[in-house]
Amino acid sequence: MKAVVIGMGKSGTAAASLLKRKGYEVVPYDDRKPIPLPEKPSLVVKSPGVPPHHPVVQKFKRAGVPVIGEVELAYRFCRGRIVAVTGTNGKSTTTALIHHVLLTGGYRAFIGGNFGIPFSSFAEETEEGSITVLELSSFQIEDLVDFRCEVSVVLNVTPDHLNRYPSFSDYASAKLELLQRSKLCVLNLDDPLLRGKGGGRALFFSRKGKADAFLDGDRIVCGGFILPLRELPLKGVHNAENYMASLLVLKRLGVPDDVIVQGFKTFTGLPHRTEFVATVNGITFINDSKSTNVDSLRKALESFNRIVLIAGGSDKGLDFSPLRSLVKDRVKAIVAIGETASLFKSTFGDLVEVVIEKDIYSATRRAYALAEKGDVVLLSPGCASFDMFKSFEERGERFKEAVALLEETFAGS
Ligand code: UMA
Repeated sequence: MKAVVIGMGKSGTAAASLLKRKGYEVVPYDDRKPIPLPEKPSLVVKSPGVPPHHPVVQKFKRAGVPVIGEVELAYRFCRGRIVAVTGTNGKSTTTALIHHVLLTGGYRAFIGGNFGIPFSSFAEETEEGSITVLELSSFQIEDLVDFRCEVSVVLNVTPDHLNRYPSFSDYASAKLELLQRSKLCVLNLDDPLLRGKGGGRALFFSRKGKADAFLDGDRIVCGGFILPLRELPLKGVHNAENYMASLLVLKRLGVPDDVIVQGFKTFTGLPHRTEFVATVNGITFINDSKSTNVDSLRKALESFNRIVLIAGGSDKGLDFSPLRSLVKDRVKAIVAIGETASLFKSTFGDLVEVVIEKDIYSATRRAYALAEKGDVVLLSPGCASFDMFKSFEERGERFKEAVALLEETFAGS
């Protein structure tokens, strides 16, 4: 049996290893180093970053060869229950929170998917009693075939990846496709695209009105379960949504209330999400490198005042103008970097000072120079990182290094 794997990044490498363990002869293919490919392999596995219109994908499809995604491949070797979490923002935090609570309760639980751990790297370790919590991107969902899960979560759907999809509605449809694949759907009632979806198989959460889980002032309420937000470590309205979605999932999985409360209280969040880095001479540095679209930038801006913003990165065709009034109210200056630097200048240049810098180190120094005591220097790019970095993690780490250098040079000066 011969299999072609397209895209030899994290997913492709893990898929190739899994296929080899299952006895396949694997032909690895990557555009960085094109090679001749067999005419009719028995299977083609595609990495999520490879678009469906890729000529190699199209050629195999035309030849009638089955083309599946890396997540679908892993699914075929997975046992036990699966929880699949998607949404434009919040999906990594929600995935990690659910996984953390399960571990707190002593469950055998796995985590992976878009989260950064390819499903193929651990699918064979799952067992009948285990629970796998997967973060799924729209790219991964669109390559599913037989995949089914116990519970799916859609947290929100706002514009992203418009360089890959012809329109927002195509991107939204790709995400909503997950609902057909789950026994139960957990959905955000406040998102107009999700309201009324899921047929009779949906549970809803809401910040604004009554739902299966909802906010009553400062308290999360879900039947007899009541938990004040002030007792929980993750702050901000978006995290209230992440808690409510996780709560509905965990209750469905039969996790006892006391385990849920203990897990929620001991989960302190993921790096690169509005992560505090340091305070240098009264200026606070926040790393929100995971912010890769308009909505995640909006949430970060809503969380702080007196901001010197470092933003910009790969161009995904996004429109940042809906943030103009927020920028006018909360942002003192913008240091723009990457492919979209001039887009930030043209979108906000009439409202605040926008300067362009060539790398994250000079951008951090410039932001520090523009800030005053009491200000927040916020790295929240609103764009993917691939124009300048390998990943959002690398971008966040470089920012932290830049802040550490500032600290060495200026602390106490
Ligand atoms: N490649 C080609 N041709 C193409 C595109 C890519 O040959 O047309 C090759 C590249 O040269 C590279 C490889 O494919 O060698 C990269 O594959 P990939 O882009 O699928 O990336 P992976 O390293 O496999 O990482 C993927 C996810 N990346 C994307 O979906 C873009 C990772 O999500 C995920 O963590 C990983 O699988 C785990 O399985 C990252 C991401 O940015 C975090 N996701 C997007 C997001 O969250 O917005 C969707």
